[in-house]
Amino acid sequence: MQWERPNALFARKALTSQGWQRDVLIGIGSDGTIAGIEKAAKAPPGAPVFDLVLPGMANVHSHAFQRAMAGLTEITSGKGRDNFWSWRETMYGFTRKLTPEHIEAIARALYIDLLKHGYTAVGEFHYVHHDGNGKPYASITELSDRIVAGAQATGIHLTHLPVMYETGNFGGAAANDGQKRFVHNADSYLQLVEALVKKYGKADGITLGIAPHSLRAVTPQTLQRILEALPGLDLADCPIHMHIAEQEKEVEDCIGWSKQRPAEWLFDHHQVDKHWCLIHATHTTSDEVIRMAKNGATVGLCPTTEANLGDGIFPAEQYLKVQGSFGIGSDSNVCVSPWEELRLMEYAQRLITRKRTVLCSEATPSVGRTLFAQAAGGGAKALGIRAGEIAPGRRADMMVLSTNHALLAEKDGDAILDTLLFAVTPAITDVFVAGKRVVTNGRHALEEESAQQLRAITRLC
Ligand code: NGQ
Ligand code: ZN
Repeated sequence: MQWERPNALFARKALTSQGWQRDVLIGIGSDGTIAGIEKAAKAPPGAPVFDLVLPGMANVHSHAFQRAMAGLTEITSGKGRDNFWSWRETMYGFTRKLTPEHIEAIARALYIDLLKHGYTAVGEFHYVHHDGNGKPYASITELSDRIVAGAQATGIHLTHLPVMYETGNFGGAAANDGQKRFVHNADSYLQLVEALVKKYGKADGITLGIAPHSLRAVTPQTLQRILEALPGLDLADCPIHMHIAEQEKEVEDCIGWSKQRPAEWLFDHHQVDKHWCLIHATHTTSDEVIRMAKNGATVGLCPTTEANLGDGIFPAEQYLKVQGSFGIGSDSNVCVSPWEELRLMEYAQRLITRKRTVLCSEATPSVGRTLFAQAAGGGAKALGIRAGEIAPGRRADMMVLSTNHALLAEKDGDAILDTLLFAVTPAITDVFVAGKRVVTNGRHALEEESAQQLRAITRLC
């Protein structure tokens, strides 16, 4: 796909690393980064002119294939209490049916939707590796290649996170039948990662990381071995993502196994630092929250999926008070809008604390500004990309919004973000990824074709 790539764009209002600015000319270098920012500028001839420009949002956690089952698990099984674990069984059943072609088509359609809602990068926590019978494909990278192809067709930046999955629960329990498409041993996993580094290590638009699925699904020995292997694979600085404490049962099982809670166990056994992104740190104690914030890890929060699956609520108020860094993820992809994730993040806090304006501070009193800026910055860090802010040297990942809505037209500064987050449906008109204009006037070039394919897949579900 050939994308238009202007040398500069002009914004009447933009949120830059220096705060809100008016009449800004944002220069874009040939390397896809922001070359310079000129305030109180004039729009040069030929440069696109926009009313409102914001940094692109990072989506730190996606399982793309689950997009195709969105809306199909909201019905009771009638067998008692439906919960996360019963949903997971349904999801496994669904996973069995998917071919490589399906996986690529679903990813492509999803990534177009993500772009159209303002996400410019996605962390794909990719764990379906083998065929429906658990048999490895002829090429170890078959399904990773499908995800990469899906992302590259759309222009979204992909942080590809191949998942290590080997056990069914803590203590080395065997993986069950539903999990056999996911399973690698340490050797085969490292082969996969090595092959991916060879293929995509230097590719444009791709960052490689790793993802030990969870402490439930990876043994301590394997985790140790994989982490030790990273420098030799040229991945010493790569993002490391892991599901950490999503369900209470998971925490109880971990205590049964190790006498420690999952986050506690991880901190005591590994040097968890800024490379780490802890997905669903839902059930964490005050101590764990402080340790996460102190060691510079990012927490990957997926508020709509966590609500959808009945997980619980992350102690976000406490975590933000100790300057913890977070990103947001669409996870099961029931929701593709960063705005909805951030809104729910604040509303969950209001509902449990019975207060208002919880996730903000004296320094940044606006909830919209606090959540948007922190999720963009923390998310970019977790995806291993220099993005998340409109600043020279950062990637030119940006979203353009319409200010036509009566509630937006006259607003300035953080009130814009508060209105977008709480009061109107944000209308994203254009999206730039590394300077390439991948959404133009609300449209992605492949959207109709991709939607047709996704539609055909839903007929099989
Ligand atoms: C996943 N999803 O990997 O897709 C998981 C379910 C598991 C979420 N955790 C599987 N939301 O955690 O075992
Ligand atoms: Zn997940």
